Amino acid sequence: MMEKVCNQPECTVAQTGTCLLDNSIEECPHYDNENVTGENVPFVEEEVEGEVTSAVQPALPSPIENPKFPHSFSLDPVEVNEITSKRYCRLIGILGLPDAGKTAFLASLYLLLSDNKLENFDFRDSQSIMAFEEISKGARQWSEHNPPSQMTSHTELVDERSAGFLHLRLYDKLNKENVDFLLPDLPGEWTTTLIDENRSERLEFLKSADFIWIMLDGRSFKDNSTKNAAFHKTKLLIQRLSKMLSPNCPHICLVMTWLDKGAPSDNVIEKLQALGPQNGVSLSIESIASFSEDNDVFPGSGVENLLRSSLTMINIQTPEFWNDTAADADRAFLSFRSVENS
Ligand SMILES: Nc1nc2c(ncn2[C@@H]2O[C@H](COP(=O)(O)OP(=O)(O)OP(=O)(O)O)[C@@H](O)[C@H]2O)c(=O)[nH]1
Ligand SMILES: [Mg+2]
Repeated sequence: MMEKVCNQPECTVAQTGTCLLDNSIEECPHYDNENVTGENVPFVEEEVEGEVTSAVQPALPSPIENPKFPHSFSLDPVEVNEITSKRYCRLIGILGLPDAGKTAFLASLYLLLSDNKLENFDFRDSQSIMAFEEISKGARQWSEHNPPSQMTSHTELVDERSAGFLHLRLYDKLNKENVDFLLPDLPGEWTTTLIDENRSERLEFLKSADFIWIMLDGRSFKDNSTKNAAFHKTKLLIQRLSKMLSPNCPHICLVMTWLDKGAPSDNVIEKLQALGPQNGVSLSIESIASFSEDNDVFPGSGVENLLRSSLTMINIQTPEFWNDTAADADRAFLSFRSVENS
């Protein structure tokens, strides 16, 4: 049976073919011609036992594309652009030779946040949660007293030419605000080729970085057989970065990993610290133990400090765009200029 297509309540034209007002179907003003012949309305005929019995219209039109959740893997530069166009994100450039501890830091940070182990930061959101899950699963699943020799695997990118970024939104309890971070997980070869061949085109994104972390394997600065080479490579890397990013090279933090194997000596710190003024860059040093092989050193030591010191440094370096004290201080604009020029 056809559905009723006349808007007169008593009319049975759809069932009998006879109009209540004796109008022809084409001319009757109450007959819903649109609904029967209109091209926009989906019209489904249902056949029961060989005969067309009714016309059923779907409740909703079919979607043009099936809705999907965001993929939540690491983000490519185009996706990063989309996020940064909506809100301010702190972009940290993370460099370091293979096995320096870049991925281990990211895994450690994620595990600390999942366990609510950071004192002054809370997890709020991540648009790359699957990427964090992927890099930290090795560190989470192992039998007690039998840790794997490698907590994270060597980083390989799907597209060798472009960086993969991880996104994190944290609530900063000290400043009472949400902070978005974009952290690339790069393979160590990108740093090796920057040092050895000055290959920098893949690292163009560093020009927009708020901060650069150079991860250094702390063990290599303790062992006399590797110490000189480690200093030499660090010096070359800082020279390359300072040239490449001149005149706006962001603050560089040298992050000594493997703190669980002992803190760097004062002499090492002094020599590394001197690389800043020697190359005209602002430089600081932090130590972390992303994981720990020493029961006396908490795994994740130094990770919160590193985040905090970077945030503080970014806030010092970025002057307020429009000083909101202008209304109550005559010379507020001048003091804003002096911060900018300092
Ligand atoms: N105990 C301890 N182990 C660490 C620390 N940092 C890194 N590791 C170990 O060193 C291994 C290599 O570290 P990764 O973070 O994967 O090295 P990477 O810099 O990402 O290396 P590529 O991806 O090859 O460039 C990890 O699997 C950890 O097992 C640390 O602070 N303490
Ligand atoms: Mg890695």
